[in-house]
Amino acid sequence: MHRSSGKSRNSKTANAPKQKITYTKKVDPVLSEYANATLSWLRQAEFSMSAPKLDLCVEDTGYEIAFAGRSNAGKSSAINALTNQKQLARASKRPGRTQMINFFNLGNPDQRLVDLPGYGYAAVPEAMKLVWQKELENYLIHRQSLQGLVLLMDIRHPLQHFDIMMLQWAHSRKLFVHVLLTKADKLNRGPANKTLLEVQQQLKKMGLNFSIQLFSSLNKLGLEELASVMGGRLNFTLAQQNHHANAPDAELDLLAGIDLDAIEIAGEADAESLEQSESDQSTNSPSLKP
Ligand SMILES: Nc1nc2c(ncn2[C@@H]2O[C@H](COP(=O)(O)OP(=O)(O)O)[C@@H](O)[C@H]2O)c(=O)[nH]1
Ligand SMILES: [Mg+2]
Repeated sequence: MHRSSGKSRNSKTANAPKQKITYTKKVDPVLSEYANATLSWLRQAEFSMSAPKLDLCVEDTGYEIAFAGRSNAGKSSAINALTNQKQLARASKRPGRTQMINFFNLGNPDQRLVDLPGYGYAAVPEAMKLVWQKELENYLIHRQSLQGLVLLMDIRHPLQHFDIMMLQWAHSRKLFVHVLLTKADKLNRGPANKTLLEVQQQLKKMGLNFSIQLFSSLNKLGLEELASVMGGRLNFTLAQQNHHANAPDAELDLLAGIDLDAIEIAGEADAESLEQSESDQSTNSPSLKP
């Protein structure tokens, strides 16, 4: 009969050194190298220009990825974190620019990030909103260099009306979408992962096969994952990294791109965002249709 009592272990097993169990997350070294190279490349982002309408945008060549989402979803903060630059957000936060299409060059004019006007922006008259929506729609439909969208949604208010319209529309134009559930630091890990799964399932149900991740500009959660997606879609290659000028040191200063004063403290009620989510439900839906 097999006996499994501890005392019956032979001396060889008993004297064997205890195996150390570690729980560190395995990182794929190739992916990580690519993500870090992309992050280093993205640091050279420069504000290029703001356009109120499609005709006034920069030349429609090369590749660009647009950041879309409701106002206050965390677009500017994400771009700052991604490019490790505080100043970029300032560029698109200047009065008047919030509702413009803001372009950032990544070392050359043919690889760009775009900060789109936030939808649901509260402090403007309805008629103005309709004009902006029309311009946003024009850009999304006609812009040839647009590879796809990074769609940001506050993890506490995902998949609101306009988000769903953007997702369906992008699907019908065959653009990729990478979804960020932002401000993930506002939830504990369990509820954050639960929301991630739920949103993933809802996207599947809608027939939308888009990638999705948790993100926090505050603690840089998900930064490498986002960088890898961006690099791939913007056609960034490791060969390109040696050609960019602005790489003083390989190490990233983790806090450099973050305006800590501007970040909401985790746990604090996000009144503006809640207010907006409620007003979004009640205001007229935009005319963007797939
Ligand atoms: N706690 C927390 N707050 C954030 C985060 N990202 C943005 N915020 C805050 O959310 C608000 C809106 O952010 P912003 O980037 O301007 O959003 P935008 O309107 O989509 O460009 C600001 O008060 C930010 O400080 C985050 O990851 N965590
Ligand atoms: Mg912004």
